[in-house]
Amino acid sequence: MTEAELKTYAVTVDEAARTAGAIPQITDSNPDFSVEDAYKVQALSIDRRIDRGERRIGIKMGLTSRAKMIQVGVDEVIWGRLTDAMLLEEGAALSFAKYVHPRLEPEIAFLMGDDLSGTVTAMQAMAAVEAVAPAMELIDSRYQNFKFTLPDVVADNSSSSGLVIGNWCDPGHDISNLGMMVEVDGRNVEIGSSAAILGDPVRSLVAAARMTAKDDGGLKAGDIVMAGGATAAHSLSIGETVRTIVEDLGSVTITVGE
Ligand code: OOG
Ligand code: MG
Repeated sequence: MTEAELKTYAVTVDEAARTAGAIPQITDSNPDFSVEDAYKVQALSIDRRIDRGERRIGIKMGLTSRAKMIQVGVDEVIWGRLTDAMLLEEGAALSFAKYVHPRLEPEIAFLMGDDLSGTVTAMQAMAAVEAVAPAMELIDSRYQNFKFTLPDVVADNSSSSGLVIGNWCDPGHDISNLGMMVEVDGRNVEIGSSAAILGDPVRSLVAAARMTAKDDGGLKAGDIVMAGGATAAHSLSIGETVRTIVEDLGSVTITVGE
């Protein structure tokens, strides 16, 4: 695939995200579109956001739990890039109109105190963490009907659209098996455990250090790393209040405005 073709796809996914317009899957018209091409398109599309003044704040891991893999029918761990424009204020209202078909999912976020890159052990990974927090990711596939293959979703920045972070906690907390619950208007809709995230969320951080090493220079001190959804994602409707509670760490809330 030529650089010009990759750039064209980068414009397509970037414009779809910017204008909340659904697009057909890239692999529909280009069955040879590979995962490697897709990560290049993702990087080029994020370059466009950086050119518009957005700032890189970290990375998100995706499809790190069985529940998530089953929900979207793709079973490979993926990653995407986070920018400051994606930060949503805890307790505030997000604007539904800015998205195609937004969903929220319960996650755990890491704040990096040190750089971390390449092949690392779980102990090395945790030693580089400054804090952990209960979090939610707002995902919004730009593809029609939230349907995609692995290369499609990777090109679309792994569906990432927003993140809400709760209070940062001491990283000494054992986060390997914490109860995680999603409530919508006070009613429980999803229940799970942080252990659903690759057996232990720290494994998602280890994977993040390895997967981002080649193309993104690894994780940097100050980066936020989203570990991936512990349960299936919840499709949003206007007016809802969505709260994720993570045992020991606390909770994080957002409402859905127009
Ligand atoms: C892909 C992104 C998955 C997660 O936490 O597993 C993801 C999608 O579901 O659209 O962010
Ligand atoms: Mg996610």
